[in-house]
Amino acid sequence: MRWRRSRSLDAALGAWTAPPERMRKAKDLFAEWNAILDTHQKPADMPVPSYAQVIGVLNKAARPEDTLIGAAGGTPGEITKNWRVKNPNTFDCEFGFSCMGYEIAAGWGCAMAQEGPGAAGGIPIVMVGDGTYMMMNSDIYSAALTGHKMIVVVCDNGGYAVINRLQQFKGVPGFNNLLTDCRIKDRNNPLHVDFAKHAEAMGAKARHCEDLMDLEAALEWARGEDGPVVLSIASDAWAWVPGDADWDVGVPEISQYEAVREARKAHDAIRARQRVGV
Ligand SMILES: Cc1ncc(C[n+]2csc(CCOP(=O)(O)OP(=O)(O)O)c2C)c(N)n1
Ligand SMILES: [Mg+2]
Repeated sequence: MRWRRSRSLDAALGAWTAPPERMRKAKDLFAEWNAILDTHQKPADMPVPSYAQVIGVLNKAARPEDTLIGAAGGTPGEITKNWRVKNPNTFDCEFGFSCMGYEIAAGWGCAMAQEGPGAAGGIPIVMVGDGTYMMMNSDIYSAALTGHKMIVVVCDNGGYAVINRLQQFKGVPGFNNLLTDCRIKDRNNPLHVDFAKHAEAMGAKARHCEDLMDLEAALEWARGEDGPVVLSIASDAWAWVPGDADWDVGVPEISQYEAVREARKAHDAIRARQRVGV
């Protein structure tokens, strides 16, 4: 076990335990939440899988010593909800800044850290969106150069899906986030990047996965390979697991659009419920 308990906290707590009814309630709520996750993660008859389903497959394939890494796009929210942690210190979600570009560099760093004394020796599994991959992917090459192993899973949902969701939630029709909403040559058939080929060109082993079963098989294959492995899969830009916090992003007070004015009212209601310092 790599985690360190706080000895002073242990000493201060002594033999104290939470009241049994509170423990029971927590366990019941946890079981309820896990049942919700099961319904979202189980394969469904949809053209492309959701983040929840992809994460479900990754979670099943992960060994207790492997580390799941994510940071930006739909990933942080979805992994925070969907990832069932198997061991302390095996979940690295950079949700503070949610900085696009953290993911692959972090995977490389995590692989290095796993070589250190006392490290659990697991594999970094990096989840990254198509938009984020486009912003920062060069440490795939670095990992290939230095011979560090990680598995990068690229979820291609055709653009900035989570910002599209935010934009629409704030009363604005989809614009410039999903490729199909952009001013491009052919909105009906936008140019998609072949992420597997791109990663291969930087020295990674790579495979595009057609579906969840293919992803499952690819993960098994990836485990046996050396250096960075990149797996790409098309994913849904609209399916999210419920249970988010409110998103405190400002909305104009004055707008010609009714939907924006309504979003402003909702925003004010969110602000009114905020508690300073909590
Ligand atoms: C460095 C940086 N720039 C901009 C943002 C704002 N931002 C958050 S998510 C996102 C889009 C991410 O797209 P993608 O990686 O494809 O994930 P998806 O939203 O499709 O899940 C943007 C632009 C950010 N978080 N970090
Ligand atoms: Mg995307």
